[in-house]
Amino acid sequence: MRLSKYFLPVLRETPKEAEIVSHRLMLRAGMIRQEAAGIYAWLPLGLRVLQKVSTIVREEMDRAGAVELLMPTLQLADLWRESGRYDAYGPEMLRIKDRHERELLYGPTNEEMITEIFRATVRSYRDLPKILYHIQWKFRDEQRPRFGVMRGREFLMKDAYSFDIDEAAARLSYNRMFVSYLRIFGRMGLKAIPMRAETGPIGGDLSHEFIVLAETGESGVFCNSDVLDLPIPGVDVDYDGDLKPIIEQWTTLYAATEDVHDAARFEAETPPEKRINTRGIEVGQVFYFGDKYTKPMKAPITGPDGVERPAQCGSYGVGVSRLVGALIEACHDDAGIIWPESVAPFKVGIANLKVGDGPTDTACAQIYAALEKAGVDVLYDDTDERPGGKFARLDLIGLPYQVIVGPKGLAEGKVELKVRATGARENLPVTDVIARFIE
Ligand code: 5CA
Repeated sequence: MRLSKYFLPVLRETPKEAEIVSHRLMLRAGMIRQEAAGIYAWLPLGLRVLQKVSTIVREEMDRAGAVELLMPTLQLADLWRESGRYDAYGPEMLRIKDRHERELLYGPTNEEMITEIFRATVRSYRDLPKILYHIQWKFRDEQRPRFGVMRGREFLMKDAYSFDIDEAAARLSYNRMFVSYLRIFGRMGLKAIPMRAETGPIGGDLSHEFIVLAETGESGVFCNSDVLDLPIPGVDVDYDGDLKPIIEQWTTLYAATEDVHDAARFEAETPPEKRINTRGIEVGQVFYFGDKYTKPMKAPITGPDGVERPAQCGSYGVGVSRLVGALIEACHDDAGIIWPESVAPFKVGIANLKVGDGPTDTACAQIYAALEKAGVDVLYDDTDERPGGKFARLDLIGLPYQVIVGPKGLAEGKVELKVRATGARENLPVTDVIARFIE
């Protein structure tokens, strides 16, 4: 992408409404724009990150055996009356009437709708287990939307739902999603710790929140510092095999949110020097709630014994749009964002320090064309901004690599390659810099 043709409205001033660094940087880097309280437009640079995050989530869901579908954002109120949640949900639910006075709502979550889809089609244990998921916008009329996309009213969620014949099988599905979450956040370069958690309006008695430690997080958390060093399951993890050892490894050390914290147990199980009590960002949550929806909504499954029983279920959410903010909270410095490569909007930024200078334009064009051809995501700054402005902008938007091209270096046959995360710089011939990204 040529920057002269792109849409990257960076802000010079620090927006004063933004209280935390990720919100400030997302506004300054031209990633989002607030359209109403807690409701954001995703500008091109932000959208690219949102899509990269979605892709990782999708790939790992598919790998774990979940199947993607897409449910609508609007749902019938009557569906939620069947489960009893229409009245229980309260003012966070956005309720709407259509022209026929039919009551609708903008979905804050989809347990009812997926149960309706499931019960219409699946009757036998032979069709189980099933894990279905989608990546869709949600609306929750939060009392206090804040921190940009971290607590929005409209936000993008991946929500998955599992259906099983009995509790033992349902726990296997829970474990699958749990392991998949370790991989999802690990691939993004985040340390997200599964912590025992409250189940709230979703229900059930077994739940873990996946928490990224950050002072700016909204949840108070307690854990053993050793949990930060546990290994992420590899790409070859066998989802049909025994996942219990992984779950045990990740749930034995103390880790709990403040809602379910047990101080006595924490102190008994955790040596004083390993006790962490801090705040964190909840990037995902998994729930097992059995037949909370399938029973009142009548979604029976016939077992091998010929007897009907409600399917046993869980649901599994990832805050896709919140993750974009969480990633910035975890990865930034004074100059701006430092994207992990797996979610970076572009991998490489090329800065042309003297647009109009023949050799400089030629070298830039050569690098740009070679990277584009090789399928490397590259942003070419071919604007007439002065060099200092180009450096600051590239640092701000946080692309992992910068290729800096100017007449001085080219006189010696070299361009500069800068690694955003470390600040390391190297002077290399044009062909070598291209080879670095094409290997
Ligand atoms: N139905 C279940 C799981 S599919 C569910 O709704 N779980 S949840 O309420 O925990 O939401 C899932 C994830 O969405 C959360 O872990 C969080 O990362 C994200 N999320 C929740 N509320 C918001 C919000 N207001 N703004 C941004 N992200 C949010």
